[in-house]
Amino acid sequence: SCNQSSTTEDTETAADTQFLSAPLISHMYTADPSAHVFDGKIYIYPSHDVMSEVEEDDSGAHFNMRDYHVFSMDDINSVPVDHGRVLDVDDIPWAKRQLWAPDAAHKDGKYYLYFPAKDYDNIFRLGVAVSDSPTGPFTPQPEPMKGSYSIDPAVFQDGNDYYIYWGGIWGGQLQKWRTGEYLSTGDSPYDDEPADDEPAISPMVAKLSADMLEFGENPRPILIKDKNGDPIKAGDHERRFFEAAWVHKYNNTYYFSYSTGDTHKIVYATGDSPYGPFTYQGVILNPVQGWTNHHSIVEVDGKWYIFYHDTELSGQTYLRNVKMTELTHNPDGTIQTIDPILS
Ligand code: FUB
Repeated sequence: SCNQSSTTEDTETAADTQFLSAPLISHMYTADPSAHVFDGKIYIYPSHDVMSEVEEDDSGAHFNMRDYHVFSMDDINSVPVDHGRVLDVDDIPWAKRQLWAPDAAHKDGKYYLYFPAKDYDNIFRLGVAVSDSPTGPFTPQPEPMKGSYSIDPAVFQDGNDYYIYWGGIWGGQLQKWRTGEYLSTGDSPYDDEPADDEPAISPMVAKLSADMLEFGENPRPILIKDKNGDPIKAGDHERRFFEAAWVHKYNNTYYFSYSTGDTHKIVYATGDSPYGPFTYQGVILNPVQGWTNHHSIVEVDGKWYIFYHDTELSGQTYLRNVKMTELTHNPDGTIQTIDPILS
């Protein structure tokens, strides 16, 4: 039912490509892996890519995912175990389609799955689903998080506080919320961006409420600056935020990492507070095979790892497979750049 003919060329290229790491999961397509250690065990919360009847367009409609699976690993070298479907779009009253990149958090014996989906007005919102187990199944809240919009929620725990980061431009619609309301000046997903010499659109952050189900404060925009202290500009596509926010803490510094979208890199910026501002530092992961690049960074037994995806198994941008490799912080706190494709 799905037209794959346009990918012949991609597939031929893939055959000669030497990859840094192998797919972790190959019985289904998975992407956007959010990895965590909960109670000493590794869990992966990825998107579940599927063949779609929906035609490819600039807003990513062909990323038409319908459910989530959770995976666990006994240690970093073990094969992930698939715990099956833990949440389905048909069980989420407000969600119509496109279950994009999720994340999970653990507090007081409960597990929370955060996810974006389009509502019945075709507006992306963020939802939460709850379970007593890290492997689900997860019961969704009947409504999206109040005041939520756009995509790619990522939750970072700092002591007793939990912060949710989110946002994605173009198909992720963040550029349509610059006034605080959903405002679309045209049909193209590229409309509504700032001019090239204006500050780039900011990703967002809010502390979560004590019950983990809502924003616990008014969301704040995150400022990403260059080393001169000037905001990264909208026209600076090599460095400006596109989607896939992630935060980790190393030696008391907060690392905010993200995808640059149309330049296909995972880059990072550092700061002294979970709210930012963050100063741009450099590239963590060079472009992978496939258009999207989306990662998570996690510490396991004293070593750091980046989970990411590419399209080695399918050669198609919307049918991805999760991978993982070690990540190295240098003594000065910078991160060594990883090349996912060996030359
Ligand atoms: O997987 C769907 C979308 O593609 C994610 O939400 C984005 O980050 C990109 O990876």
